[in-house]
Amino acid sequence: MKNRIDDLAIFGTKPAFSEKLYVGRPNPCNFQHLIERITDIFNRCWFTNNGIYVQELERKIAEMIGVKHCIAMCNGTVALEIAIRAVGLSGEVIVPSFTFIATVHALQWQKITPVFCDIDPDTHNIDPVQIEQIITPRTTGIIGVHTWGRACDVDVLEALSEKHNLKLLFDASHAFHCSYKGKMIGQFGNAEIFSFHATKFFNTFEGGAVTTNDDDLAKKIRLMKNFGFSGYDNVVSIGTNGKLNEVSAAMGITLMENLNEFIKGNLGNYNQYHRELDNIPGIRLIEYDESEKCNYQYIVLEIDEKVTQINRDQLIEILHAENVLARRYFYPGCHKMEPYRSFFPNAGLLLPETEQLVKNVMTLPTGMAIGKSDIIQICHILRFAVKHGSDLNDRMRLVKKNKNQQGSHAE
Ligand code: T4K
Repeated sequence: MKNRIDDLAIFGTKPAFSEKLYVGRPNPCNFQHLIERITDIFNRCWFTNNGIYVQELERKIAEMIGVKHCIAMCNGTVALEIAIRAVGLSGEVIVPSFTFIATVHALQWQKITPVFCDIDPDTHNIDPVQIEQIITPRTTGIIGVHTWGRACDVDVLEALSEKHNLKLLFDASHAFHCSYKGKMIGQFGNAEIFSFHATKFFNTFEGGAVTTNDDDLAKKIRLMKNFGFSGYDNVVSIGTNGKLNEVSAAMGITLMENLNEFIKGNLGNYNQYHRELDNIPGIRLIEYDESEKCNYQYIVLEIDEKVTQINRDQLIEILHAENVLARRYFYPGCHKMEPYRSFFPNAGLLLPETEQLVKNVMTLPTGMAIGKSDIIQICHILRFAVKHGSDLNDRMRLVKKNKNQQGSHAE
């Protein structure tokens, strides 16, 4: 345990962890079951194009969510692009800036203007009050993002989209196996989009899906993800290649066998973090509503620098030196990334909560690779760093200043 400032690895001592602890480490599947499925795929010599494993995965996901259609895709970004096109979005679409850049790029890629909306600081999800203020005659839709797997205010967003005749999509990339008012996420809006990237709670190496209860929309999306082919030599619509391959589907089916175990592991970690972080002034752990289904995939902290006297980036630096690879999230906000920063240089004026949150938020490692003793140690380092926040802040600034001076002398 680190009990003196000089014990911290940032000042040159041995890190608390000999191996790096990651945010986003994939959970292990039953390797034997995966190999059996992959062997079968090789024996059949059927690798892609709506194979039996993709069909099984789609069936299993649709059943789990309680939705009529699940259309598996090669990744979440293409799934977003196809869903956006299939529901007919154009002109302007309202989207939070506090999201992964893919949500926004999927619009701009199709020459649709993203209109950034602020978030509710309590939920970190799109702020329904601001949505109504930024609707214009060119607005055709809203994309909500269920950040951290905590659902958007679905009822209000559905009412708003109905009132203004807008399409409603949800980026549910974080929200596999999560619910809203007891109903599984994946059933709401015109369609919902999932990412099954390696870093997600549920992964197919790369992959994603669109889920919907709309039969016509599902049909359209199926065509679009397969170049618009409705049969041999018969192309009936615009399309692209959004197909998931069989090995990825086999990975998904295999991981689905262990979902409950992963949730239990994540919940145990979340509870442990909750206990250990309790009463650290200036650090707030984002809480999950345990009456809902949650995947507890994200351990999210908000740092109040005025209280801790040390800022989020300094805390991350301290943790990284100890081999705890804590991460900022969605930094610096999509509106500050290109091409949006150049298109809308003043967007930040309407996004005060987003601008505040991207400075303060950080995520910590969880998942099956992290155990109780790791969490105790990580939280001890955080508690220690905050207790000595002001001293550490001074010392880290001094070290940085000296380094910069040495650098400029060397030039
Ligand atoms: N919408 C939202 C809200 C999203 O979060 C995402 C994806 C999308 C849409 C788009 O879906 P996809 O098209 O990606 O399916 C990652 C992912 O690339 C991205 O999928 C994800 N969101 C985003 C939030 O994060 P990075 O840059 O953080 O990934 P990377 O490579 O730094 O990985 C993070 C950590 O995970 C590493 O430090 C180590 C660990 N890791 C990662 C990989 C890939 C592993 O241990 N093993 C691995 O195989 O972007």
